[in-house]
Amino acid sequence: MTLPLDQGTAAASEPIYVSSPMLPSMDEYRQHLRDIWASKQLTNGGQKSLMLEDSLKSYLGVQNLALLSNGTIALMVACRALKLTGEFITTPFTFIATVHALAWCGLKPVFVDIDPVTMTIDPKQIEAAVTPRTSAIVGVHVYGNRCDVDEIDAIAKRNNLKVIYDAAHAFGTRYRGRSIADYGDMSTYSFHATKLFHTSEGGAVATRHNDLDAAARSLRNFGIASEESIPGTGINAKMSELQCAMGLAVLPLVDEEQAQRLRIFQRYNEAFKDIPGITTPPLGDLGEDSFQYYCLRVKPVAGTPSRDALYHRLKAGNVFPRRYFWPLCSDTEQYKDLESAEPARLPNAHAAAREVLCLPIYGTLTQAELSRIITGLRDACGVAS
Ligand code: T4K
Repeated sequence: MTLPLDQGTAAASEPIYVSSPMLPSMDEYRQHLRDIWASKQLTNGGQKSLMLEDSLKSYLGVQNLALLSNGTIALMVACRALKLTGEFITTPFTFIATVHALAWCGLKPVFVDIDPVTMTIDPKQIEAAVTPRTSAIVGVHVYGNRCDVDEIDAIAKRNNLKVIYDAAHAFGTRYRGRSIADYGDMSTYSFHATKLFHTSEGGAVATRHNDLDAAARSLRNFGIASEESIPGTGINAKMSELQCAMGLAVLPLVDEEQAQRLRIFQRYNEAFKDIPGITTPPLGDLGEDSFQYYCLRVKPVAGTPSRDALYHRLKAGNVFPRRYFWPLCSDTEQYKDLESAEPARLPNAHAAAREVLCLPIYGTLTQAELSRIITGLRDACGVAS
């Protein structure tokens, strides 16, 4: 297949980063800014935020969605809306924000291992970790790989636990014809600049439950119900109109961006399939998968280079892949002394943290840049291009 990507030059001196934000045309963005200027409503629930919430609800196919200031705050708001206490069971193989957000709310993480293939929390490990103090399971659809939501939701039901899914990487991910945010009690999104859909900084919670949506909306606005009544201990977690304007201009571009990313996925998979020690990710489906990240597993065999060796070789050529998520959350200063952080309990998470290499993926990658990444990686592996 030929890529309809532009042919720009890719001198080795030009850095290529793991992600690059989708940018709408300035004219499109300016039109939204003109409306904001005319309304003088800069934040606190103006027209742009109402429009973006409606657009996202219909794009994602969710019943309720409340915009928030970022994906970390979204997890904190979900934690408060669900009135969680004590312990939560989660994966160590995620961005540190997943764990920090709930720890910030006073909860203790209990780590369990991940599935060796999907790299999401392994449901088989969850029930043994439940104690009388457990109030929730926090699964992460890491790289957009869906958690085993059927099994997790069944475990939660049996044990009377709440479920939060961190869907920061799963924008548009669907399962059995439904949005992934239709599973569990609440799902949280990040709309950071590095995400497929973004508002520069931003996030959201989505839920099927109207009462939880109402709680999230109150919590994001200091817990204020009216001028005279402040029943909740809320926080300022609102998204400004300027960020909503960015979201409104970016959302129409998402489908084409995903189509481009699918082509890059195909190109990478084809280019790396014959390299010993490298496992390419399964090709997702448009309309089902997010295409947030492209992650290889590098398991050295008979003298082939390690993941870290490839990482440094690419960096030397001015290509900046990332080792998401190394170090594991369970290995950081704050959490490493927890009983559940013991490495022997988390062999699959440690293997993933050692082996994953996330390569640049975004719609504006040029053919020349792609060739540079592919040649760089094949050369580093000692495989002819
Ligand atoms: N849960 C999960 C599972 C998450 O992955 C995240 C965030 C969260 C929760 C929390 O959501 P937020 O509170 O962030 O909304 C990045 C992002 O900052 C973070 O949002 C993301 N996950 C995480 C996986 O990656 P860094 O430190 O790797 O980002 P940075 O600044 O190194 O960016 C990577 C590359 O992207 C840069 O080398 C260049 C490019 N870039 C970046 C930015 C910010 C641009 O081209 N333009 C930009 O504006 O954390």
